[in-house]
Amino acid sequence: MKNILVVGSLGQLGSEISLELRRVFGNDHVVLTDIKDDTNLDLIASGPFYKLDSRDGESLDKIVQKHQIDTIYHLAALLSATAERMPKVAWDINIGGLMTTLEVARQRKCAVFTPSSIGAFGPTTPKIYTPQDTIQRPTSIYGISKVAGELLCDYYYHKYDVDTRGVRFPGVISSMTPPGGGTTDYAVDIYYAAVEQKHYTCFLEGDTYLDMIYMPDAVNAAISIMEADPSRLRHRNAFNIASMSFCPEDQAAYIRNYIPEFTISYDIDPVKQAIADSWPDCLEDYAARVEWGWKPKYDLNMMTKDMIETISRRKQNVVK
Ligand code: AKB
Repeated sequence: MKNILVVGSLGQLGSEISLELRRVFGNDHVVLTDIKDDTNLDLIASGPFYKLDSRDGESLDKIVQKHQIDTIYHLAALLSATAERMPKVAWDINIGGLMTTLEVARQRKCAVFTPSSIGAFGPTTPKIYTPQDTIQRPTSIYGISKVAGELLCDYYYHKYDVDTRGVRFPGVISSMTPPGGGTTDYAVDIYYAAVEQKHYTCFLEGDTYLDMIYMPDAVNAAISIMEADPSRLRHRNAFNIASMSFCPEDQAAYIRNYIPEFTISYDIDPVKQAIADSWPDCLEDYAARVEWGWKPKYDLNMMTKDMIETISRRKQNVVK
């Protein structure tokens, strides 16, 4: 049986990956850590949990030894818009934290999953069907940290034989834990606003296309790549994965299929718009499909139906 550690387990991605890992591998075999301990209390209570700053290598090493950890999901990071407000802190957390995990993994012989992002691309990258191997000159500090992270993971694999793997996540849409400080957060917020106010004021322009993914597919991607046959992985760190590409106008139109009175207006955030404009419209994900069988299940319509139903159900339970 595997012993898994999740660093950054209470964030948007972390909370749902941790839940699924505990379901598959057993609560006692999945150790969670996070810098905070005041959210997702049911998840915390369901198995071993430690409050931990991802840059604290000494404490991380003790936890890894105590629980005989063999696989680490390193999910602690600042997202793009927050990172842009505090570049030094972002670098420290996104790269300092990753380096800490990689060092412990090297010494204790653990495999490591690290999420990269569509943010690892920049304005000179081909925008449509962005290839797996292409120009990566991002202009946001978040993107720069993601490229550095991809390279760092490659380095630890080649130099120290650490089994590092990762995917480039699109904007992740989910309803369990809200995202925070991302450029793609609008695509989550819009569903809450649609159910609660029937109106959403969007911070990106209506025709801004970006890659997005629904959380069940994102969780499946992270766990599948870690379970994949290593002999088939040629790219290892930072596989492009694609699921759906849409703009705010498209999403609003799909929401109207379920909430006909829904309206959208725009109040552009120039920082987030500049970041979004520098990212690809849609990625090409052939390598992930061939090397480890990546295949998403959700499209925009299925996701919209599920998000609206889930948020509406939750709202009714609160009102009761
Ligand atoms: C962000 O918007 O910063 C993230 C991402 C696409 O990596 N959701």
